[in-house]
Amino acid sequence: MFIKVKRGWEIPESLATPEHVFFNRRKFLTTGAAIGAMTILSACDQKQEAQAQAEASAAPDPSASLYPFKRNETYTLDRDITDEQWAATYNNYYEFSSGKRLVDEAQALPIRPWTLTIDGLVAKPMQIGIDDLMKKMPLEERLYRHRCVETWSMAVPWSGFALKELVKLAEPKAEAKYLRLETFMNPEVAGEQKSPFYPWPYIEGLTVEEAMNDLAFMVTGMYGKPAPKQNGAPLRIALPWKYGFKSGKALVKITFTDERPVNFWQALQSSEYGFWANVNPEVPHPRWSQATERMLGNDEPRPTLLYNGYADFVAPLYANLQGEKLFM
Ligand SMILES: Nc1nc2c(c(=O)[nH]1)N[C@H]1C(S)=C(S)[C@@H](COP(=O)(O)O)O[C@H]1N2
Ligand SMILES: [Mo]
Repeated sequence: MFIKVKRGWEIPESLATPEHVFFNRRKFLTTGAAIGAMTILSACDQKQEAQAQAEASAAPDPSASLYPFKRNETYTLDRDITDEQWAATYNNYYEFSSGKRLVDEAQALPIRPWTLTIDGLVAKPMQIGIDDLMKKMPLEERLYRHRCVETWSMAVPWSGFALKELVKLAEPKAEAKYLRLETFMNPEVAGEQKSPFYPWPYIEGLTVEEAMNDLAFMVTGMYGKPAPKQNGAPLRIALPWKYGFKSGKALVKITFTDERPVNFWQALQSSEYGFWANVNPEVPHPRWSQATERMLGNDEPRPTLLYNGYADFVAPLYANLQGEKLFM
């Protein structure tokens, strides 16, 4: 599925053009020439750039040989793993589409080079390339449930590393209370980011305490391979006790802050989407019940579980927060 085979004619123009012609044209461009010729040539240059961008977005993933990661058996499922075809083709990714079928659109995102910035209230702010980061982190596979606020759900073998390892690397200061997670901003490849209706870029957030919980997981892959772009490559988060919108995709920045971040969906519609968004079958969304869910690929309704079945791991986090809207 979705294997991009490089065809013979898909090579940069610099290679397809005989060298002397290429370099002469460059020289011609830099020394300046008749305006008319310039226009034609810069159109050529644009084409070259577009081609280079297409190349970058189709480049093979250099982390592919690291997979599969060893499974951490702590995390077990009460249901079958969702068919990969479903998990990888039925997606939410508003940067590319407000529909679910956005695999083709998402392929436009270049995922190398990819730099993660860690800043804010930390002793060790840094900018680190995704492949260097993966070398520093203890890589593992975990089986997690995922529950979208829209009531569909899935069970996925994610590959990645515990968020708390990244937090330790950054060494947050005592004043840091929250992590603010920011997704890429690139309207050239993500067409919906041109729409002024949405508060781009996609922002999500959680408390430092939540980030230090064992369950908080940074995802680089799924089904024993690098994650496909539509699922949030090269780096997303999985917070399986919360509704799916908390799990931001294609993250470029993590800021440690003392201010509670306003997340994308909250900024759009705060009467329906809040900061905590923990799963609770007894707290309905204003427009629909959350009592049951449907697994992708299987339309049978099944009861939704408190904290999506992860209460043993996370309920203590919320023991002293009863005044908060924990479930929206
Ligand atoms: N950047 C970004 N991250 C996002 C979203 C999005 O639209 N943009 N959608 C969220 C929602 S609502 C869900 S349910 C999950 C879906 O992840 P999946 O497509 O891998 O199933 O991604 C979440 N992360
Ligand atoms: Mo979702």
